[in-house]
Formats: sequence, C-alpha cells, structure tokens
Amino acid sequence: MQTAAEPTRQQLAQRYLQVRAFSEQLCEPLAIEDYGLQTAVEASPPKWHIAHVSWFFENFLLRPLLPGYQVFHSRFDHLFNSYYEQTESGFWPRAKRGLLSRPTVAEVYDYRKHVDHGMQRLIQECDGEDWRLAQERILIGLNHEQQHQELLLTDIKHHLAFNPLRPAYRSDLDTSAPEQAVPLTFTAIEGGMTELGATGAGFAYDNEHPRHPTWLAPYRLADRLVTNGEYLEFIADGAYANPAIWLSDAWAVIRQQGWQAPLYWEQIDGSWHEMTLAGLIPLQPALPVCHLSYFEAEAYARWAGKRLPSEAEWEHAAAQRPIEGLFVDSGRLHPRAASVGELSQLYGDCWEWTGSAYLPYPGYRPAAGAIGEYNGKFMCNQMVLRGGSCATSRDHLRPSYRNFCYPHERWQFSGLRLADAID
Ligand code: AVJ
Ligand code: FE
Repeated sequence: MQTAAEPTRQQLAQRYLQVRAFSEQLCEPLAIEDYGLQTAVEASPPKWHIAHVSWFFENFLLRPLLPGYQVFHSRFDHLFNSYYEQTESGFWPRAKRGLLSRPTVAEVYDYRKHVDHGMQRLIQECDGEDWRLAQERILIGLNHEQQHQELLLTDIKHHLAFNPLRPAYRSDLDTSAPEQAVPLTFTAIEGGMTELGATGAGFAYDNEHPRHPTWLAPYRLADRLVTNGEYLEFIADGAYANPAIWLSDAWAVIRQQGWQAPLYWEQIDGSWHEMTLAGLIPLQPALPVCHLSYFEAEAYARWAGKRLPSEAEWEHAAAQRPIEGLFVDSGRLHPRAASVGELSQLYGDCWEWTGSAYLPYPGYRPAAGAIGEYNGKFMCNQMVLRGGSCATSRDHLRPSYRNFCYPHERWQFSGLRLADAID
C-alpha cells in the first residue's frame, strides 16, 4: 500500500518530466552563444548546468541502480561532476567551465534525452531495496535540478550584465513598482522554546536535520524587506567610503573590488539604474534592494540601528505562516514591492541574509559516500539565507529550507529584512 507521503511511480515519472521540462523552458530565450559563457567562477555556463543536472541523475541513480545502463559518454562524469571528491572521475575545475566549446549545446541536449530515457526506465523497473534508495535519490535529484534552475537564472543575469550592451534575457518582463514603498513597521514575536529544522513531512535536505529545540528571546521582525530607496540613503551617507561602518573582512573586499553600490547598480548621467533580466531599468525606490552580500546586509542593518534576524528567528516566524509570495512561477523574475500587512515578502522576492553561520544542527550526520558531500562539507565560513527568491520555485521551499553563501557573494537574489530586540 502507498502511504500519502509516498508518490506512485506514475506520479514520480510525471514530476520528473515537469521539473526537467522547466529547465529547458528557462533556456528558451537563450542564443547558442549564451550557453557557453562563464563571467565569474561562481556563475557557470547554462550549458554546464543543463549537463550537470543530467550527470547527477546518471551518477547517483542510473549507474548504480539501472542494470545494463550505458553511459552516454565516458568522460562526461569528469566534465559535469561539480565537486564530489568521492568519485572515480574527479572533476574539471570550476573556474574553467566556460572554456569548453565541446560538447556542443546540441550534444548536451542529447545527453539529457539519454538520461531521461534511462530515468523513465528506472522509475518503471526498479524494485525492492533499490527502489527505496532510488525514490530517495530521485527526490534529491529533482530538488537539485530546481536549485540549478535558480542558478541558471542567477548566472544568466550575471553573464548578460557583464556585457556593455546590457542585453535583456526577456524584454517582455513586468518590472513595474509603485512610487512609494509601504511604511516600515515591525511585528513583535514572543519567542520562548521552539523547534528548528525539518518536520519530516515531505522532502528536506540533510542540512535541515535533525529537528531540535532552541530558545528565542522575544524579538521583532520588519514587515517587509529593505528597499532600494532606503539603501540609497545608506550610500548617500557615504557608507562605501567609511571604514567605520564595516566588518574588517567587508572593508577589505570593498577596497579590493571597488564596490560603491549593490551588484548590478550603475549610474547613468547621475541617475541610478539597475540591470535586471529585463535589461537595464531606472532604479525603483519601492522595490526591495537585491544582490547584496552578507557584508552589505550586515553593515546596513547596523547602520540602521537594527540587526539581521537569526535563522531560528526567521524560521520560527515563517513556520506559522503560509508559503505565499513572488516565486519564479510568477514569471516576473524580479522582486516586487511589499504589500501592507504583517511579515510581507517572507517567502519569495529576495533571499534574506540571516546573522547565522551555516553550521550543522546538533547531531547532524551527512550520508556516507559522495552524496554526503552535497551540503555537509560546506559548513564552514558561509552564512545562511532564508525564504527563497523571485527565481525559486514555490514547491522547492519550506520553512526549514537553508540556503548558504560566502559573505562576499552577491550574485544570487539576496536582500535583507531587519530585526530588533523588544525593549
Ligand atoms: C545551496 C545554492 C549554495 O550552488 O552549490 C547545487 C546548491 N548544491 N548543486 C550550490 C547546489 C548542489 C548550492 N547552494
Ligand atoms: Fe549541483
């Protein structure tokens, strides 16, 4: 008998097709020339993403679990393994993903078809103990592909913004905003004993486990994200020229990189513009500030007399609320202005930097083998972001979801919400 939580083979096959189709849909606006670009070490070529997500299914499902499976190409495991050390193949250096004209885009789509074919067969034929494992891994593989769908958009934005023509990914996107943001208000939250982490209902990554108790002092969370208009005041106050405002590591990056504003902001004839997936647009003060590093989010919060929420504070507030907001499903691909009400924009729009280091929860154990490298080995020197963005799929998120980035990184759709103590 199937339990409610366990999809049937047919449901899984359908889900697989849906998720795979969305990756291809996201690539439709691309020109062939766009597919191979890598404009930063962390921004991979679209062609690589398309191949890597297929490799993930090939390596973790088809090779170990589908009898008679023939790999599409004997070297693709080397080219499209991202970072898994516990494999025979090793991997091509991340920084050089953009230097490979072959396989061609057409060949990468053929690879994709080959893997899809194998996966359909696996979903029909696999059984017994193998099927248990396969089901688990298919869910990881689908969630993995959804992560790369967000990265596809994030990286395409980076590649197009690098180009002085500032080309649009799609010129038909709605990036409109009201003249003024809703006033900044705060919601008081009681705190006390609470639990953090995945509840066990539905899929979660290993880094959301184990669920564990934690204590929270009473706190306040802003009812919306910090806006471009507010961040402009920070800039106008001379923030980027004032070392007193910044953490030491932040100031070093600011000096070295010459940062003067968030990523994708530029001044044209004295007026601020912002590069978006719809191309370059005048900066709109009511929209959330996006593409900030942790360094900028943390400094802004302190400058504003506030602080970043901890991930426990964020999750405690979010777990009691519906997962509603602006996701990739809307097709806007740019954050929108907040609406009036409590804790607007909690999900979607922009990932929210928290003040929490990305660390294992008490008792966390990564799985054995290469699959255990998925999240666990990154639990050092990164910070947690919560809530998803306008580039995240709605059904990829849950209250316990933990994203993570290095504190200087700002190419993802990352913004901030202020927090404060109750006095
Ligand atoms: C959670 C976005 C930091 O980009 O490495 C993709 C997502 N994990 N493939 C990353 C991920 C494995 C991950 N981030
Ligand atoms: Fe990956």
